[in-house]
Amino acid sequence: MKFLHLVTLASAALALPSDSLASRQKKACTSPKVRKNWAKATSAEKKSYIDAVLCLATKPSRLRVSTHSTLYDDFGYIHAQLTEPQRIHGEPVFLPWHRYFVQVYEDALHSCGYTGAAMYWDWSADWAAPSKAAVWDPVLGFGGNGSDSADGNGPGKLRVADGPFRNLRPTYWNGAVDPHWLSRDWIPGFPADGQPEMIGNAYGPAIMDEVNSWTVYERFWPALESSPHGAVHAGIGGGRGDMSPVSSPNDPIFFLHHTMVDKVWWQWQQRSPGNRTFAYTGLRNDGKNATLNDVLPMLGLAPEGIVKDYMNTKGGVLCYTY
Ligand SMILES: *[C@@H]1O[C@H](CO)[C@@H](O)[C@H](O)[C@H]1NC(C)=O
Ligand SMILES: *[C@@H]1O[C@H](CO)[C@@H](O)[C@H](O)[C@H]1NC(C)=O
Ligand SMILES: *[C@@H]1O[C@H](CO)[C@@H](O)[C@H](O)[C@H]1NC(C)=O
Ligand SMILES: [Cu+2]
Repeated sequence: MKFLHLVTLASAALALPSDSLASRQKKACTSPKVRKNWAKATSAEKKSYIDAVLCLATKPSRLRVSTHSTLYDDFGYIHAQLTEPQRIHGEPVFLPWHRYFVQVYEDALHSCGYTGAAMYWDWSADWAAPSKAAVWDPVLGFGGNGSDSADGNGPGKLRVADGPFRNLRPTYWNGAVDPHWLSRDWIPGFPADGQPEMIGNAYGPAIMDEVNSWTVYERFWPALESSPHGAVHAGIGGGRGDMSPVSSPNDPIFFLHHTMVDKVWWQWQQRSPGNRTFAYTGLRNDGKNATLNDVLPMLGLAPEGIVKDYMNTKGGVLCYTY
């Protein structure tokens, strides 16, 4: 890893004219891919995306940690490895690391024939009735809740009963080898108390207004990470679903969720691009201040990144918009 990092730095130093990083970045990204809302994508786009996800589970693992594992499993595996001990949550790197991770996934989908950009689930629009969202469609979506009667998993994991991913069999659970059928355990609502299912209140307008009201990065990222982000994970995963443990990328909805998290950050950056595109402040878990030169580990799934290359979605090494 250290080696890869040095190579990245060395090649960047060779390739970049030392004067203007900004103008070079602008030139490099002339036609950004536009990331779409799943609910507004065409049937053909959805089908192509779903087929590519299924294809990931037929490709060999790049990490080869377990003989069962596939390229699809690599995502849940490295997310778990980087969470225990914690290197990617609860500190400023949360947003750029997951931005890079979504891009690595999009690139992997391209290796499986998909030509579009990453897509997102706008949970902030569906908060009042999340279970009715288009993303859960049994044909052109990710299938729905887990079911007690969809057996095969045993207790503790509620197998998804319908949709194109009902036969998806992630290799890891919470970091350990534990092959199982894809699982979800949507948290019920409490209609008498006006509480939507899947903790929808925690990604409704009041919370989103609060998140968006922060003007400095070190207040914005923790607000976004905790309530909307964490609640969507817990609301889908409950106690018996793949979205709850640290292997959460096992559920393909993870990437639509994190693309939405990324979009909320992108919109925040766009509101004042002059001082927000490269706004990156706050304390790291090791007690030091975060810097734009901090590293984004990818454990061999992709090269190590550097935060500053992932702040601008139309520069550095990225080229997309919403
Ligand atoms: C999801 O399914 C589980 C198991 O049947 C059930 O307990 C839970 O209430 C369901 N969630 C929703 C939101 O329907
Ligand atoms: C960022 O720029 C905006 C618009 O120019 C300005 O209103 C705001 O005070 C600036 N914020 C910071 C933290 O510098
Ligand atoms: C972090 O930066 C702040 C200023 O933004 C400074 O006051 C503080 O001393 C720094 N902390 C460390 C551990 O370097
Ligand atoms: Cu994560």
